[in-house]
Amino acid sequence: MPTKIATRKQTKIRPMLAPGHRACAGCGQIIAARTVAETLGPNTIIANATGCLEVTTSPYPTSAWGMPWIHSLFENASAIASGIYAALKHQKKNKKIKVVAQGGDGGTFDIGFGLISGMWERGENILYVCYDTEAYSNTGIQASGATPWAANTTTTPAGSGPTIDAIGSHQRKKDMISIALAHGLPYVAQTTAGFIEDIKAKVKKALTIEGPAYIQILTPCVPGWKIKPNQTIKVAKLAAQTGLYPLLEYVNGELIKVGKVPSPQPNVEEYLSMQGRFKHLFKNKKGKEQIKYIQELANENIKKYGL
Ligand SMILES: Cc1ncc(C[n+]2csc(CCOP(=O)(O)OP(=O)(O)O)c2C)c(N)n1
Repeated sequence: MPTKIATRKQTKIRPMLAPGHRACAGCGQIIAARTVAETLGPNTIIANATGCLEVTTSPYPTSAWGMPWIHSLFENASAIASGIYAALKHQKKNKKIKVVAQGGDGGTFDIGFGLISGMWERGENILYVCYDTEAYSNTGIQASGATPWAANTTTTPAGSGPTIDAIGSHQRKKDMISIALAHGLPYVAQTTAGFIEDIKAKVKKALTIEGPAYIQILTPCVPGWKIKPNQTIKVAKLAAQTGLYPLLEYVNGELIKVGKVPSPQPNVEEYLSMQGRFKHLFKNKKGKEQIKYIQELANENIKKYGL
């Protein structure tokens, strides 16, 4: 006899972000977004910028979202969130319903940044979550302001030529955490998809704080980082454990919590070698120099944040 599968109504389970989506197997963004959504719960309205998260969860006429969710343009999720917040305030519902804006790193670091800055300037009680895949993933892995040094993307192609461009991206990742702090935000945090409990704790904490909050989550992208689907969690953990993408928490501008690097400290080579986007660095002497430089960047963070 085939097992009878209970319907969602029968089990009374109402996922905030249901499994019926079209994200890649092992997608770091969907793992993080589901964690965020389940932590926020149903009394939340999300404005979501265009990008992988929106495209994979809402192919017309279906939606994987079990909570109020609105798709905005690429650049204006934060302005829409401000509008929703203003309407809730007018209806005196803003204490009961949380407003959240979210998007990828392209929509956050670059294209949506002006409107995010405006939202933060207005000091509204809105949580912004950035899912950082370190590239414009949805459109085929172009470099964004979040792309790290030496990563191979379609707009920073790595090769074996003599120019500096041959190493992949030759821009350092934009420091959005400092930019958020410079806006005077009462809550700013950074984490990775490798630390589910940390994501939950940071979302919960952000909900207790009055005023704008920013949480940035490193979310490995399987096709973009050229990793295997079962490596997502490991690579996301290593990002923090090497010091390259530390777990950070600021309240009222003060760094109150960091994720300590384990001892012995994993070196960046282990992290980089798992990812096809850095494979050119393992081919020659020039690449080795880049790995050394990336190790210096990690060490810089360890010193700066006392990891
Ligand atoms: C103003 C504007 N520019 C470009 C696009 C095309 N576009 C749609 S999604 C996307 C990439 C999104 O990248 P990101 O914000 O990093 O999110 P991800 O897909 O990586 O999650 C681009 C370039 C657009 N829709 N609107």
